[in-house]
Amino acid sequence: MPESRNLDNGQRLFSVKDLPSSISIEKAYKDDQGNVCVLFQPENHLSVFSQEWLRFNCYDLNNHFEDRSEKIKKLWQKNSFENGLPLIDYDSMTKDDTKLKALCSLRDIGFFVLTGVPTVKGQVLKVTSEMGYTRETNYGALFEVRTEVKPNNLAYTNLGLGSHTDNPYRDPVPTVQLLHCLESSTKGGDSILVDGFKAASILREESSENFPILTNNWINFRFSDDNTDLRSRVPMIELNDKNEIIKVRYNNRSIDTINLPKDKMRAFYKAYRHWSEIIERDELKVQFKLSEGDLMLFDNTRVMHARTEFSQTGKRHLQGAYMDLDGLYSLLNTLENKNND
Ligand code: NM2
Ligand code: OGA
Ligand code: ZN
Repeated sequence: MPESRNLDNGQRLFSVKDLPSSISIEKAYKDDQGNVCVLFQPENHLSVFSQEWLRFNCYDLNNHFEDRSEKIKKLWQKNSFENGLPLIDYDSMTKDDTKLKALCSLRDIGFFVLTGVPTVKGQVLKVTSEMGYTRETNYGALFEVRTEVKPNNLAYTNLGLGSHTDNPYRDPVPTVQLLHCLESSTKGGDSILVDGFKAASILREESSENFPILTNNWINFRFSDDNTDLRSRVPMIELNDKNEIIKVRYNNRSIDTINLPKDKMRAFYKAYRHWSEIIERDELKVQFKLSEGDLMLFDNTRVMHARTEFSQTGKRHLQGAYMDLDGLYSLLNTLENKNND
């Protein structure tokens, strides 16, 4: 151990090429504490493994860490929230167990809503800093979602927005979005959330032909204005090495020209239309109105969001920001580790 890993941080000090290519075990035995000791030759190196570690890492079990896959998520639809949305009182977010509850909700169902967040401008950045780091983009560290004159994005109008994930034209995509409601006195302007993993799993169930068309054919998304030209080439439904869903992207406003070979075009549009028709099903849509002081935070690689059109009378003002899942899951893991110590 001491020569293999740094004692201060546990990081490995050697590379695989430093190991002899032909390696053998001279002997293996149990020590006084029940650890399994293995003496390797030709280096005469003694490795000590706990039985617990050996069991967990048994090749046949093929245990691997995975926090993005559909497999560890609780998929949902409209009627899953008959007993209410995952609401969390912002004041109690100073407590570790509330933070952990919120982050587990993000990991398992893909979102939570904080209530009682002070309706102070810039508060959304305070919330990000309490959990990690903001992901700054061309829209700023913070963006104002309200009606604008000459908007560079349809989000900045009073039009309804269909279900979408944000910024699919950016690679890597911001993986978390926050929307904080400062003012809400318009008619309409309801929020809608759809579980994109659920929608993708329905597509897979309904058509073994259409589903792989959207995972295998990568397409372009694009956003441009006077100062920006963002482009990506990505699949709408992304799978991991076990063919499990790990990411979805969907945004009719910013899908670019679909340039696929001619013989694939018809089938692609058929699959895209089917996916879009599933996303629009009422039974998938969770609809609610954000009140002043509510802040919703969601996994932008899984949960699609939409809003209904709103009246020109009254005011609707949200402030938004992006973050990333890696930092939030790291916080979740450290809080869970603390509980397990
Ligand atoms: N805004 C609100 O991804 C998108 O283009 C949706 C994003 C402009 C930051 C809107
Ligand atoms: C956005 C967006 C929804 C809303 O800003 O990305 O989709 O409720 N806004 O205004
Ligand atoms: Zn959006």
